[in-house]
Amino acid sequence: MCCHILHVARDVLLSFVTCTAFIVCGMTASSAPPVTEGLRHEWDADSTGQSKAISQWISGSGRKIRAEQPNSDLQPKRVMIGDKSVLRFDGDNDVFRIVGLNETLKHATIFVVAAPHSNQGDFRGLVSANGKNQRDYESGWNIDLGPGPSNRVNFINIEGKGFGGAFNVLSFSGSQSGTEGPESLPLGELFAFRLTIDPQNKLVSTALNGVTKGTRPFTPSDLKMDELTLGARFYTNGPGEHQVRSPFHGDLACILIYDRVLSETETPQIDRYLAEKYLSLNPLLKSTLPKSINSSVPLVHVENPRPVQMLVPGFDVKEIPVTLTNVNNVKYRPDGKLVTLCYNGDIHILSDEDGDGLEDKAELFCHCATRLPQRSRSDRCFERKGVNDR
Ligand SMILES: [Ca+2]
Ligand SMILES: [Ca+2]
Repeated sequence: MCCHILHVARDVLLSFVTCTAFIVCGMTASSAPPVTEGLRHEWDADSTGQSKAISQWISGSGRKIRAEQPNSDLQPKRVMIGDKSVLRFDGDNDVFRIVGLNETLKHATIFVVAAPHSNQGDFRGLVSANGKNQRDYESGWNIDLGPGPSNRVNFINIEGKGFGGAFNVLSFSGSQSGTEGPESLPLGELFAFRLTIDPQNKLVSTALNGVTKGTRPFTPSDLKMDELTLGARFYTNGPGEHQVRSPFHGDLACILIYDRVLSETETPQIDRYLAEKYLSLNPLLKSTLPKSINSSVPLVHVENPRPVQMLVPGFDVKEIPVTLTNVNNVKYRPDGKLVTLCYNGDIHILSDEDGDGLEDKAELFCHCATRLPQRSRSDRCFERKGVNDR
């Protein structure tokens, strides 16, 4: 890669560098999912009551599992949307952990209804499962917003035992996966995401709002679900204890975990159920969102940007006809010569041959990359050549 050296004001060194807690109970019978066979977990925020911090979340499925969050600072807030509820996670530390489940999934169909409010990157987790003292992505499974920050939902990552490695189901090739429909969604809008783990077909498949998205191969495995994390991830990449990471910023409305692959007739039933119950809330949901989400204007690229824009006033930037590789530093010597230091350690002296005040010629002063040890090559060049005003 090359970059053009720019004329800058002298004697300036520039660097170029690339409370009260309430309980949310399960749904009433009348609003239960239309398919219940194999429904292990039914985390549903829908409930009546006031908007308060939530210390417990009880699964509406048969086992009535209770998720506890005694730390008030880590409790999400319940927000009423009409006669329905969502749980609002602050993206700082709000999370629910359920430990001691000691469950294993060989096949599964998982639904998540969520509305991210922001995505600062680093795999913001909607829900994940892990074996005790193990990483979620190696022992269980996880659904998150992927590695990079974004101002739209344009990355939904699914990983797990038997389908390892970050993978964006929204960018998968349509020709192979049947992907169609929008490739991104706005923040602050509820969507229903489906993950199907199918060992018989050795495939993991997904859908967003009922529309098929990316698929990936699956090596049939026992996916541990000793512990569940709602609204975050659970792992540590390096050494050390695994822990809650990547807290989700946004609303969680519902998480359904079936321990089987739903049939082609059952899946659309759940899609419709979630759409009618939750996606229909989107017009009302907007009024409950912070202005920063509702009225923010996304940054746009500047048309025909200059190669370098000085952000400090008082400088005039002009491109000069010299091309060098990966320049990290430039500085004028007291005698007026411009010295450049490249990333590979090479040093050039620049001169103004035609006297117009702009450097137009570069002479290699020291080719350091092949002559000097990596850590001290630039220092030695300056010493040997008498350049002492770095
Ligand atoms: Ca918090
Ligand atoms: Ca010149």
